[in-house]
Amino acid sequence: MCDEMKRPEWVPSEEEQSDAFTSMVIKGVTQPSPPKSPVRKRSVSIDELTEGVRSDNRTLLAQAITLVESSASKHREKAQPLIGQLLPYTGNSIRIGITGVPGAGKSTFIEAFGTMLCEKGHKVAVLAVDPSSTLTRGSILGDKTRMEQLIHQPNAFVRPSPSGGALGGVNRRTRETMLLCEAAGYDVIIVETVGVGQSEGMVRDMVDFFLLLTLTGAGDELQGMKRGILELTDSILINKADGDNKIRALQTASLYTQMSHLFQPVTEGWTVRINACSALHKEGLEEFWEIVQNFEESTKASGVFERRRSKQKRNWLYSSIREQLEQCFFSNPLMKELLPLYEQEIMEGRQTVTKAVAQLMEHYLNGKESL
Ligand SMILES: Nc1nc2c(ncn2[C@@H]2O[C@H](COP(=O)(O)OP(=O)(O)OP(=O)(O)O)[C@@H](O)[C@H]2O)c(=O)[nH]1
Ligand SMILES: [Mg+2]
Repeated sequence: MCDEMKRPEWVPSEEEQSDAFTSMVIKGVTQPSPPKSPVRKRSVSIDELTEGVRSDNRTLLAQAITLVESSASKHREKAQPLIGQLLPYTGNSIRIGITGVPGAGKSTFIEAFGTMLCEKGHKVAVLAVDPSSTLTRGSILGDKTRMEQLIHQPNAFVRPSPSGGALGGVNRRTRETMLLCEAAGYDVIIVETVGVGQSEGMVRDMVDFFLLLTLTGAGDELQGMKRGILELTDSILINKADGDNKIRALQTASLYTQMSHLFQPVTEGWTVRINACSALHKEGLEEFWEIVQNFEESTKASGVFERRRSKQKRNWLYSSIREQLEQCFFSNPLMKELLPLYEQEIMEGRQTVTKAVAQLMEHYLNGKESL
């Protein structure tokens, strides 16, 4: 067993582990914070949590999520059987990833789109992947004012980005949180991400459908867009198609549509759909939902939907192994001691990288205690 398995990558503080923290982050959809009391609450059993999640008891669902988000070993020990018990009830949702530059209107869009779906009788869970939120403790937290309408919908569940830890940790927590939400009966899962580093690729690999929300005039031409993003996208929405900007947005959407045959389709048998919308005026949302439904129907009929999900599970296995190995290596006390020395030698040109790696690996695998 490696050292990292004993040492959590992020341990929530007492306050964060408490119900008070849980109900604070999703204020509006949970019970009010319990009064501060020196008497510790009885810990909830795995069976009670399983039941609670299945019946969409918000307090217990939030507690279950806090459990899977924690890396403390005592929490992980409880979280794994919980997920195991809930696994048969997962998978029954459409998972939608949404990305876009800051200011593109993601929060406004999710608020309007999510509310529309709730009104249609869907149960909508909104999760966020924001590696930069390590410092701010969850970007959606700051969005509460913008998601005012959605968080008050009885059918909506909004969860901020898990804070702290490497991208790998965020990856695992978001995937597991998604499974818990599905077991609680949420049939539309929206995963929002800001376009930071690898987070878009990571979200693409956990959702069925990926949307790029963009603007006219921001990066303007298609060539100017981050090429990598287009390769992940099933649909592009040109947002803020209202007021003076409306005609331009519609023109952009039609220009992009004409060029869409140039895009490499990310989903077999599916052509990227490009539309304009106004999240602010709630226009183009119905059309977008139709696109998502068409996508679900056609990919399920062709088997592409299920194949992607299986492949995603396989990728998750391998990425988890890689993350675990990396953590084991870098948290190993001997490696911590040796790495700076090798680093120095390499920087001064006294050692080659290849040789250093070979030697380090040898030390690591043999577990030698000294040079
Ligand atoms: N005119 C117009 N303004 C919009 C529309 N959608 C969003 N906005 C405005 O654009 C600004 C940014 O919107 P947000 O929803 O916060 O954008 P975001 O993508 O979540 O931004 P970050 O959270 O910073 O990544 C806000 O002032 C919104 O009111 C729209 O459809 N039309
Ligand atoms: Mg936002």
